[in-house]
Parts: sequence; structure tokens; C-alpha cells
Amino acid sequence: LTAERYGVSRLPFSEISDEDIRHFKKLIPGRVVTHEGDLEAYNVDWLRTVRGRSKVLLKPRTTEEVSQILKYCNERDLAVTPQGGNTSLVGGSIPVFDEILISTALMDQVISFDDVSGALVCQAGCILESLNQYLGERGYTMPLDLGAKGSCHIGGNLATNAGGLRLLRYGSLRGTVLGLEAVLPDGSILNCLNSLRKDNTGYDLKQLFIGSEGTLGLITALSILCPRKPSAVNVALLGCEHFSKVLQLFTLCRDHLGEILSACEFMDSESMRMVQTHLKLTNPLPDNAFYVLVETSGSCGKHDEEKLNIFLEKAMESGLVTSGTVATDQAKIMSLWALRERITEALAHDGYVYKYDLSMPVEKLYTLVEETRVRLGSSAQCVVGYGHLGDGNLHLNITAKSHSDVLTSALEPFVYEWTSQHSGSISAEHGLGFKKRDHIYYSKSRGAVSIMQNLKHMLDPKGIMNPYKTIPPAERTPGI
Ligand code: FAD
Ligand code: 2HG
Ligand code: ZN
Repeated sequence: LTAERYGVSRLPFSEISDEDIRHFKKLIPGRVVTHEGDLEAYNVDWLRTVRGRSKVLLKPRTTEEVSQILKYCNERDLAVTPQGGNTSLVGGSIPVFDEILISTALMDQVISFDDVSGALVCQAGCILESLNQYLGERGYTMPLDLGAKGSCHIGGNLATNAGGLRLLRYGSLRGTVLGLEAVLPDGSILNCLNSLRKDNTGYDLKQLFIGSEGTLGLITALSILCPRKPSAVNVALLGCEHFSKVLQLFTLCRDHLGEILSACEFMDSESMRMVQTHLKLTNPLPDNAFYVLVETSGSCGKHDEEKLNIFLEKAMESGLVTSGTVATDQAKIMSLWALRERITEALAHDGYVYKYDLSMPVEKLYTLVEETRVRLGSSAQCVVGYGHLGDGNLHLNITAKSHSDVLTSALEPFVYEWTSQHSGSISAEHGLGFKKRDHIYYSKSRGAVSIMQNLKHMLDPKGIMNPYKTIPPAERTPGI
């Protein structure tokens, strides 16, 4: 059904044979899953919108095992899909047809941690939340955080160049990742696993793998620079009556909180309605059109509270904010964050979700939501807008009872054209995966895509790594 809906045909890869299965069982005994029922969860995406039919899932533990698996698959022309926590929101982590799934679930070891530099070296299958816990016990924290932290793997985070809730403070993985190790499609091991902050010797090859969505190789290990865990954290949830006030509040926030500002997120009243209705969360500030969540993280509680109070006074005085609540204790901080972090989960309970992850000039962020609402009228169940205000990243989500071709054509290419006309990106942080591959031209020139195709061909001449994803095939005529 998935392949039909998206009009994709299976490429002429080999089909897996009993002999192949015997080979894998010898290579990684006890870690080859072939039972249809056991494979179900790995063949369906988190959103339950795309489904593959892989007949085998492999669970290597070491880089050497990954190398042997890929070498064999390449020789046999067997296509593969790397899978971490399977939380991709663009259908990147599931096979489209019968690709072999290679899971990093058992590659979950911390290799080393330097408690002077903060460099953490670990295998790709470590769960983000577990790493954060490991670091927390040592006075450090991960430089990224996202709603899927309990399931997503750090290797999957690198492969998608995940952004998340702390990007405003610590920057993207392109800056915090110091090195990585990847197995190339022919089984060779590329070792760029150093932990240096500065290294200008030739091209920075690790950057090619960050954000490559499993199409160039399988990331097996990485080194990441982790900041000290802030000892003072405050969160404020503020209500605004208009988006223009949200924008002014963001400027005020940067003026007054400066170096202690660690997150600035926004959500509209429809997003809030979703978490209240489906997750039964309590909204402490009812009846606002918009909500802004501001977090400060620093090393001196008294100093940070003073700054936050001055900021809040200004925000109230100038009429930017109609109501607000502040949290300094862990339980309340978590309950305020849940209102923002769990929107994706709430939306999934509302029906079929059309998801757009867009970056654009911050002052335009909400205009698109309003225009989409008018355009769709009653054909949509719910249109919500929220996201990483500080990063100019809008999450536009539309829900409906079920998938509908009429709704799809009302949304696309409208959303993509609108974004492109405003010099935005049609994927700010989730990647292109399977669902958005052919829309790449809205954000990248043909010349740029052509270089990507050449790179893909150079590293993966047989095209076995995560086919049908991210980079459109060279011979295909672009949609626009
Ligand atoms: P998977 O979903 O398993 O895989 C993602 C892609 O990477 C696939 O193409 C896969 O083939 C490839 N891949 C996985 N592991 C490897 C590897 N070791 N080597 C090479 N390729 C690999 N994203 C954000 O950017 N910001 C957010 O705030 C955010 N919040 C989210 C909240 C929720 C509730 C959910 C469900 C998702 C969210 N995401 C967010 C989407 C995001 O892409 C993922 O959560 C995460 O980065 C993917 O990690 P994963 O281990 O689940 O990877
Ligand atoms: C977030 O910021 C994630 O919460 C998910 O990137 C966004 O579900 C979405 O649209
Ligand atoms: Zn996001």
C-alpha cells in the first residue's frame, strides 16, 4: 500500500534466500529475527503511516559484525535499511519493500567519557535518554534533547541531524559531534572517531554522514562534546494574545536573558487543546491564543532568577504577556515541558497526521498556519502550529479522520511552494526520508542535488543503502 500510494516500484535488488538467512545466523547467532509477528513493529513507522515488508532483521553488536553484514549484502545485491529507535517522522527508518533491516539496538555501549573535556564516545545504538542519565551522574548533560528521547538512538539522531529543544543553546550536531565511525556499503570501516575540538586536516568527512539518513553508510560509533549540567534551571510558560506579541517576546527574551536562555518554544491554542484532550494534561493558563515556553539554564540560581524576574516584569508591563507561570522545581518544570514536548504524541491520537517541518524567517512562521487553516476550511479536523521559535522552525500539523487524496492535494504543493517562496526549507530537522525525497528541489538547486547524487554513487555504487529515501535517483525528472 505504501509503495502504491507514493508511486514507487521495487528496484531489481536480489531477494533474500534461505541460504542468506543461514549465512546471517552463522555470523550473528541468536540475533537474526525472521518471525513475521516479531518483525511487525520494525516494519511500521512511529506514525503508523508507512509500512514495509522486510523478512529479516539483523541485530549486530560490533562494528566488525556490521562490516561483515554489509560486505555480504553488497556482494549479493541485497538492499538494507539501518534502523535505530524507529522514531523517524518521514518514513526513513522502515523498509519500503523487502530491504533487510539492520538494527543498532544491541550496539548500546558507552566506550569512554572524558570528564575534563566532556567528550563522550559511544556506540550508535545508545538511547538518548540513557546517555543523558549516564552523563547526569557525572555532572554533564547531552547537548540535544527531544520528545523521542526515551526511544531514539544517538546514531539515529546523527543520521537525521536531529535538532530538538536545546539547539538554541548548544547548536546543532554539526558542531557538537567531534568524530564518528561508519561502515560503508562495501563493508569497509571509515574511522573518523577522534575527539578533537579542532582538526583542519582535509575535508571533514563526518559531516557527510550527519544528516545522510542511512543512505551513505551505517554509523556505528561517535564522539560528542557534552556541556556541564546546568545547576540552575527555570522554566516560564507565558500566554500571548497575538503572534506579533510572541515575536516581540522572543526579542525581549534575548535582550534580558542573554547567555542563560536555553530554549524558546511556542505553541498555539490548538496545540494546547490537543495535549489537553488526548493526554489529559492541565493547561495552567487557559484561554490564550499563543503560549511561549522560555527556559533558562545557568550555574547560579540567584543570578538567573533575578534576570528572569526582570524579564517577566518587562513582559507584563509592556502588555506582551497576558498571563504566566514560573517553575523552578523539577516536577513543575517537567509538567510545563510536557505541554510542549508531547504535542506530537497527542496529535497521533487525533487521527491521520499530515506533518510539515519547515524553517523560514521567524516573522512569517504563523502566517502559513493561518493561510492553511483558511484554505482547508472544514476539510481538516485540526490545523496546529508550534515549534522552535528561537530556531525559526515551524511544525505545521494537520489532522484528518483518515488519509485523503483531496486533502493531500489541497496541502501539496501549496505548503512547499509557500515555504520555497519565502526562502525557507521544507525540512528543518526531520529529514526527507521516504515521504519527502522528491520535494528536495523546493529547497536545493538541481546543481546541488546532482552533486549529492554523485556522492551517493561514489560511496554506494550499487545503491543498497536505504534505497528510495532522501536523494532522488539521477535519471528522474524533478517535480518542479
Ligand atoms: P530512526 O527513526 O530509526 O532512523 C532515522 C533515519 O536514520 C532513517 O533513515 C534510518 O535509516 C537512519 N539511521 C538510523 N540509525 C542509523 C545509523 N546508525 N547509521 C545510519 N543511518 C541510521 N526530530 C528532531 O529533529 N527534533 C525533535 O524535536 C524531534 N522530536 C521528535 C519527537 C517525537 C515524539 C518523535 C516520534 C520524533 C521526533 N523527532 C524529532 C524525529 C527524529 O528524527 C527522531 O526522533 C530521531 O532523531 C531519530 O532517531 P532514531 O534512532 O529513532 O532513528
Ligand atoms: C518537536 O519539535 C518535534 O516536537 C516533532 O520535532 C514535531 O511532530 C512534529 O511535527
Ligand atoms: Zn521539532
